[in-house]
Amino acid sequence: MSHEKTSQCSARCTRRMHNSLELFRTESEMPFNFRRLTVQTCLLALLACLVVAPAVAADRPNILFIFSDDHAPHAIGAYNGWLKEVDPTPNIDKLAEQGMLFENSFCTNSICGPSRAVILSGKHSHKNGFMNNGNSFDWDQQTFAKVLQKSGYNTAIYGKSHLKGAPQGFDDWKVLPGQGLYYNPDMKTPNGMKRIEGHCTDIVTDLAIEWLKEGREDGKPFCLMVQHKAPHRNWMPAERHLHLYDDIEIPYPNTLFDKWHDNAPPARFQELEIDRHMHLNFDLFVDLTADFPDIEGRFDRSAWRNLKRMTPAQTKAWRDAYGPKDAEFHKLNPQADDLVRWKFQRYAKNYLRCVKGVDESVGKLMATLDQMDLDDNTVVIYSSDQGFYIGDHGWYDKRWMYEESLKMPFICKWPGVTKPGSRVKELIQNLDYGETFIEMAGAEIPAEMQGKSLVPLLKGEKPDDWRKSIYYHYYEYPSVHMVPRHYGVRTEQYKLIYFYQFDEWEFYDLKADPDELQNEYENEKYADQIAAHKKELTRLRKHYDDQSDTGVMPKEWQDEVRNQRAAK
Ligand code: SGN
Ligand code: CA
Repeated sequence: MSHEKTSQCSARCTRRMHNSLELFRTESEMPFNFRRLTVQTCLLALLACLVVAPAVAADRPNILFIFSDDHAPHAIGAYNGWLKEVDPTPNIDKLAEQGMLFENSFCTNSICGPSRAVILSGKHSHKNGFMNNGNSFDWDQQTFAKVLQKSGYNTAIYGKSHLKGAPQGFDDWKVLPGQGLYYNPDMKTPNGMKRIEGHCTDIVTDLAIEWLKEGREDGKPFCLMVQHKAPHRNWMPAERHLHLYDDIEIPYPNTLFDKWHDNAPPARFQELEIDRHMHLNFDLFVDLTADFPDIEGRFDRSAWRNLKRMTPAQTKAWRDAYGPKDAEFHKLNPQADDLVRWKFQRYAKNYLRCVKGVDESVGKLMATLDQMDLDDNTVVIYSSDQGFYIGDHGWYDKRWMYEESLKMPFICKWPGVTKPGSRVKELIQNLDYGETFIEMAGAEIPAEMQGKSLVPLLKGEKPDDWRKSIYYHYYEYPSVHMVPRHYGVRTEQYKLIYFYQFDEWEFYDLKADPDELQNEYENEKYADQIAAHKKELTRLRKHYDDQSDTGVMPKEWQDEVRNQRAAK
């Protein structure tokens, strides 16, 4: 008997027992013999349940966690951001229509590896030890995957892990080494490295579907993590999406030409501007060989290396798509703000083309669950490791505690539990995912985990004691994109950020200034709020026991960094 069927049977059996007992309002109203009979029936039923133990396990929902890389909520139609009119994600929007969307979903540390480590461990970066991408995850620590596996779940992970080492807690895995490649990537498997032909998003989707159909163990609930590389830099779309959006102009963000006059100095000393730091060839694949004959050697990194791994057919499709566009670019020769707008269009289109691949993957996975009759007992989650700047503030990349990169999508369809089309405003974090999955599985949440299970919210409850603030801490500095270390607190309406190495503060009123263009730290009007948020920040740092080094750096160090950055 398949585990779905046994679970239905055990549910029916329990229901019948309930019904017979409900005939009598109290036990004392039952005739004596019937009471004995009922006790016997109960014991027999209990015994039967023990004999078909997997049936009890199968009552627990399957979990399909679809997770992408750098997919900002404002690039999802259902989140109603400024890219909605492009209609970037019909399948993810459908998932939101069928399930619950969390409007205030945040990461704890806006960067890839750390976000994944937080999800697996249920602990902040300073506790799980993976504070920046340079770290290696200690797979020996407790994770939600291990808890699920131990409690009888069949577990698998495919795609980007970015945690180094061999995954633990998974019955099967195939992961990209490091960032992985878009075209014809290598994949690390329990049996060594394997090169797989095709586009990474499709490969990861197919591996997941293959496991659903043939790989998993019958009789066990499953937890399947499908972790896409897309839409991570260098935004390389699948062949079939190379011409998508050719005929439209992507709308521009309000803050494309932000000059960060109001931010504390760190925001002005970064390296993630479309204008100055996004490279025409490396990031946007513009053919510059006429200008730089030695270009192959000079840009022997990610996208360039990947272009060299393409099959002749892939190369042809690529050249056919970008060749004419590049010729037009050289003819137009845009300058200054026009060049920023041109780069933005090429970037946003490629980013959204990659998003399209992820959205199609969601559609395909949902259809597979449906075909396999698994849809009624499978929780489907869509999320991404952090948000992203799609030209917002003139930037790409993430890392900051500003809204666009602090926010993560979190959409969950739990059949029979989440109300279709519902939206939740409570503040949640990736810190809560592991605890949520464990509660869904009916297992015990390890005491060391620091998040809160979202199950009550998913059930539509509004717990009075739900958190009113979230804690954030970013560490990777100095490093690519040069976003300084900072920690902070965000509440429903306000955000306080401390760039501790530079001893600089920022405070935003998100209601009056949703784009965070007005740092109110010096504004007397907000003195009480700032003091209250400082107090809350101290409380959170104590609560989560963040004892990492947050010292102010010596003045000479600060000046040196400032001067270096100003010179760039
Ligand atoms: C790479 C990217 C960066 C990106 C980091 C971290 N450069 O270094 O743009 O910020 O990864 O991204 S690339 O040239 O290799 O694309 S993360 O998602 O892995 O944290
Ligand atoms: Ca990422």
